[in-house]
Amino acid sequence: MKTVKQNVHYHIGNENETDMYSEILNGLKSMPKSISPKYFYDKKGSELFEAITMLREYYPTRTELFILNKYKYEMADAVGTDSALIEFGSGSSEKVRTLLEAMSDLKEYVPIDISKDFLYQSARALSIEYPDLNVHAVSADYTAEFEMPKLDSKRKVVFFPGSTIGNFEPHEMGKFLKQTAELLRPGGGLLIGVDLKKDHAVLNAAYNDKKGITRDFNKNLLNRLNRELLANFKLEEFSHHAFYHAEKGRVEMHLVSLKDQMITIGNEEIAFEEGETIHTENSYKFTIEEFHEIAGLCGFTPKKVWCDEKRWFSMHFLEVR
Ligand code: AVI
Repeated sequence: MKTVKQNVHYHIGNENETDMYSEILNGLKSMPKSISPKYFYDKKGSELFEAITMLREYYPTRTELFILNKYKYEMADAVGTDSALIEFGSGSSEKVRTLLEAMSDLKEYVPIDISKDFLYQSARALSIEYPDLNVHAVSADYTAEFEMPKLDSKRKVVFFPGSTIGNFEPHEMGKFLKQTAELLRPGGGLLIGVDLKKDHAVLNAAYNDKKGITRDFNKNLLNRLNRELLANFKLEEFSHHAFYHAEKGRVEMHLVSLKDQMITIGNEEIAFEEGETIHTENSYKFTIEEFHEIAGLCGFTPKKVWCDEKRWFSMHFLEVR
């Protein structure tokens, strides 16, 4: 009988310990009201985000894929031949496939994601497509501490595409970059996608698409609270508001209450005034120099930057000092 070598391995990196109800309630009781953007991604929210990435106005995903495809051999060179590639928030591992085309000698790929079932399913599919690649799927919240599997490669490189770094607040970004530098050890690398500052009209359009998918994505958060936390938000009584705040260098998303109203969530009541908002997301945009400065303060040396022709999006390779 032929024995098949198993090239996919499953690991639990950490367990999800956040208490969604207390976190959301705290945010709704704060002034101004806010909810972390991590709560957008229930099943429906993930589907809506997927639809956003295909919109004409939403340039980041398309542009990043273009850069990846154009420069994948240079990126493969930067990653090197004896490195393990670790992806944070790997989802369906779609973007890494472009890189893998240029990395035929990669031996270890470590996708890390919080949605365990989807992660394991995607890892299995990838391991079948790449029989010579060892896939170590780690179910974990990569922003918290997590346990890494034992790897054979000499060096580690983290792949963090999508400009997800832009959804972190500045203090979270610093903490995350320092934590990543520690995981990578000196000489390790970070290949990261970073959205750039640009014409405000382009930014405003990207978060206010004509089809209203971003509006639905934002409002879906209220549906989630109704379903999972027994809230009674009426979706038609809130509107989507997204705009680029130039001084803060970020696109802000809010849900605006269209009238004075009381909301119940679990056994708590929350009052809204007409025009009051729940701040649901910040998406920070950077110049290349700004990003280099922050990364430099967190222990990284910038090695290489790749951009599209309009300089709307950037991919960086940085090394830990
Ligand atoms: C996931 N993240 C990088 C997206 C962004 O552009 O900040 C989330 C998003 N929000 C509205 N549209 C897309």
